[in-house]
Amino acid sequence: MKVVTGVVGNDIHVVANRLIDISLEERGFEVFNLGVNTYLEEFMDAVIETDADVLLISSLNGEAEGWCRDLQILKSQYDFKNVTFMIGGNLGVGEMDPEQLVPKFQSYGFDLVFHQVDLNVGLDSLEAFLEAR
Ligand code: B12
Repeated sequence: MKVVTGVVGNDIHVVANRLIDISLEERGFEVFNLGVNTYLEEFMDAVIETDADVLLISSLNGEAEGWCRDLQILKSQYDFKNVTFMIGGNLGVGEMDPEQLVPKFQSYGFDLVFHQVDLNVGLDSLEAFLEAR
């Protein structure tokens, strides 16, 4: 399966991005890593160009809420019904309640949302989600 990944918006935290790339490859995914400083439109273009099954966005600096709020609009422009949308990292600024953050990102159009959750826990959930789908 193909995964497009990267770090959204003006975020330059690269270490998790490298770990995500390596971990996905270890699990047998074909990875297209757009790296840091990637805008939502660039992610969507890459999903179309690679015919990806999963878009996995990472965000660490707390600004994902702003960078991702147009996801529904972009999703409505193409047929993405077979694509799984996933986001994780530090999804808010400072101490945020996951019970508020997770529904917000789900309302943006993400299927899987992980706020301050270990990477491998998130990737296990992704694999379970894909298997059930
Ligand atoms: C190193 C670092 C930097 C470096 C980055 C260097 C680089 N090129 O990568 C520098 C100094 C440049 C930097 C800058 C900034 N940083 Co900084 N940085 C850190 C620091 C110390 C470590 C990050 C790191 O690499 N960790 C190692 C990796 C492996 O761990 P991780 O990033 O947490 O990722 C794990 C999980 O989050 C998770 N994960 C990540 N993505 C995903 C995705 C999915 C789907 C899943 C399931 C899991 C997952 O898996 C990873 C592995 O377990 C953290 C604090 C900390 N101790 O975590 C702050 C931190 C991330 N930075 C922070 C901030 C605020 C900034 C700045 C805005 C500071 C400033 N005022 O300028 C800028 C941002 C600039 C920008 N445009 O993005 C905050 C974010 C706060 C928030 N979200 O509320 C933190 C948490 C520090 C803090 N406590 O305030 N930073």
